Amino acid sequence: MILEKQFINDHNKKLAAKHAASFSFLANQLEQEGHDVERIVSKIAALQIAIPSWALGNGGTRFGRFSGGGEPRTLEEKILDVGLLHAINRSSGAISLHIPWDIPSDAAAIKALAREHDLIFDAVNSNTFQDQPDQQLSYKYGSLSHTDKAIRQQAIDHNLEVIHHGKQLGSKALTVWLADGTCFPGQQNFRKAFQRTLESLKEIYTGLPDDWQMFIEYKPYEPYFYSTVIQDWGTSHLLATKLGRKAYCLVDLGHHLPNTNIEQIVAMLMMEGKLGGFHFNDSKYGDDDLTVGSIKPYQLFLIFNELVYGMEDPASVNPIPAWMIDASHNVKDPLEDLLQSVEAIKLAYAQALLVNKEELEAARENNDATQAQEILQHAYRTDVRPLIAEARKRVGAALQPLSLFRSLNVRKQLIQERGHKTVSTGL
Ligand code: RM4
Ligand code: MN
Ligand code: MN
Repeated sequence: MILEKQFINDHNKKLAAKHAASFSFLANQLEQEGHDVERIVSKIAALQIAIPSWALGNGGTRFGRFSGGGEPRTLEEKILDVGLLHAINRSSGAISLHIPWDIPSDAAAIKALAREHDLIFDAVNSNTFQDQPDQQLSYKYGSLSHTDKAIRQQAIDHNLEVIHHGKQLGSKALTVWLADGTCFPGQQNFRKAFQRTLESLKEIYTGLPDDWQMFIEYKPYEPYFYSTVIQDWGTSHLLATKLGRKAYCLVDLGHHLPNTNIEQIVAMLMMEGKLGGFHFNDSKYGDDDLTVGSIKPYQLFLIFNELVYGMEDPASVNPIPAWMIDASHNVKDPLEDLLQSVEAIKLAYAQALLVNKEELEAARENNDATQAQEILQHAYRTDVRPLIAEARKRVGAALQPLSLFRSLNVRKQLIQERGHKTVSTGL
């Protein structure tokens, strides 16, 4: 479905007066507090968040999957869906592919289609956590860390092939999420599994173009339940440091045990210049992959507070991380969920931009915990929705993405075009 520019214009016209009033009220208030509103609005407008090709259909659990219909059946249709999101919010200008779930049969044509929709290709993701039908050797007992050299080689070759696909599409990064781990104490030698993984990653790294980055994701458990080879940020950081300057850690918000202080992890990784990628989602218990900001919006703000600090600090040695939503939609319309997630990310970003860094540092130097909390929560409790809407308006996006999406009856149209057939997202 292609979005006519006129729909956005009509939608924005209807909301124009109300928006203008609330934006000027907020802008006034912020200027009085000493903020440069123009600078903040343009920063918000510039933030682009990649959409993964596997998040466009309904996800499921190991118990079942319920499709809402109209899901994309091909990579082309997935690009159309991301194109539609991007046309609505002008903030989702990149797509991240999972190989082999989404192998482009004609890379040049896929690249051209993406360009037509103003999309670029974000990191490409390898997959050695499942056996594919035509695969010779099994990953049941691991891939890059496997005890059998031939299986490690198969996983290395797969990653090199993923880089090859990415090159054709103009991607600049490879994300490695390794499921490798064990279910029972004693099942594997921790040290040897780590060393084998490092050796395998070194071979992949050798095949990584010079202007590419490698993102190493970590996760404490699942699909295995006793140990994971790359279990935490420390392990990911060890690997990234041993590999070299092109290797970075990737933080996925769902990949932490409950109550982990993720903002502190972000601070440490950025301090070391090793935070390369970021996967957004939200969770209550584990890798729940829920809508960003739906469960712990304050935590998201605190994380953004560190991200902004890391990005704006002139002494920072960290590159701007690659942002991606990594969520799964069991009960919501996937496209609506993604619009909500992008919105939540921008809200947290805007709130973090409002934190008065000098005052916060002064409170910290004075060990004034009360004042430090006041400063953070003053920013967090500011209703920044008019700022986000203004940022969108300036780049030709909809003032209210979700209500425009609903008013156009997009899902109904997609069901008419594509039918109700359940399509596998890979997940
Ligand atoms: C993993 C991890 C990866 C994602 C897969 C589908 O838990 O988050 O980033 O590619 O799920
Ligand atoms: Mn992830
Ligand atoms: Mn995950």
